[in-house]
Amino acid sequence: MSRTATRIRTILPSTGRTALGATIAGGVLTGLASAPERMGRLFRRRYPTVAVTGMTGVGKSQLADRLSRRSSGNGVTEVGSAVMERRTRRSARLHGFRFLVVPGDNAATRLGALDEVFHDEPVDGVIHVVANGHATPRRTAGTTGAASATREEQLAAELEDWAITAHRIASMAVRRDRPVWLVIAVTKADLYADELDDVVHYYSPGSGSPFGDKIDELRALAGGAKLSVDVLPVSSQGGDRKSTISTKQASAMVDALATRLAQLSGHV
Ligand SMILES: Nc1nc2c(ncn2[C@@H]2O[C@H](COP(=O)(O)OP(=O)(O)OP(=O)(O)O)[C@@H](O)[C@H]2O)c(=O)[nH]1
Ligand SMILES: [Mg+2]
Repeated sequence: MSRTATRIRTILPSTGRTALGATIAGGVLTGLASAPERMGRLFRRRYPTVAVTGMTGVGKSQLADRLSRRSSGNGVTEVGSAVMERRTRRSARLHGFRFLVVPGDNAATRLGALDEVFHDEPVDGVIHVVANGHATPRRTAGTTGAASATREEQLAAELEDWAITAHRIASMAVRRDRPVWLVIAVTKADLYADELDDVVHYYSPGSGSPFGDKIDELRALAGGAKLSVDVLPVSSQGGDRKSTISTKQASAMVDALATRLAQLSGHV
């Protein structure tokens, strides 16, 4: 046992050692067998978990890649995600995050993923991604031909998708004794940079917009003190010739989002 135990000790942070050390000192082989799972749990307690939700093509995968400082693979973004994607943002002093990206509604795995993040292993916080009707139209699995949808249709689809997710968030919040935080990430800001303020307002609580009304309903259902809501603009792209915003501006928005997540998680 000693070699495994030593290895585990060296990779575990100091406070984790005590708990695991006790298991190993118990001297049972089964203790070792369950060690990886225990370690998973220890790390989960350290890195807050964050569900990333939103309709298909809205930009969840790319945003999670940006937040975890990972470059999105070429071509991968042409099709929707079929399974839950897991991304980790590592930071000094364990101030990182584990992102769980729920696939958009073209995937049959969506319902299971929603159950996982909101019920089976409830997350610490939620980033719900919207794009002002600029979600990339995607084909339903199993069909061929190019997909198309107008901005109005995509805005309506966002609202419908949000109603489903909001319901899940509400039932998680009422079951929980500590507050849940929600960030509405208004992404693809590069596509409507000149109307950013109005768009952020549309997605804000108390705005009287169809989306704002649904947030108000959610807060009433969950209990205002149990749920914090932030609305932040962001862009995963910028800097190319046609883009209205620079690489620097896009990065600044991603950084601002990450800073807010850190505050909400008590990292800072
Ligand atoms: N202009 C612009 N395009 C973006 C941005 N973020 C994502 N996209 C594009 O939007 C499309 C969809 O992005 P994804 O990240 O794959 O969307 P998703 O939400 O993960 O979609 P599903 O996996 O189907 O649920 C891709 O073609 C991206 O390149 C952005 O900030 N600006
Ligand atoms: Mg995706």
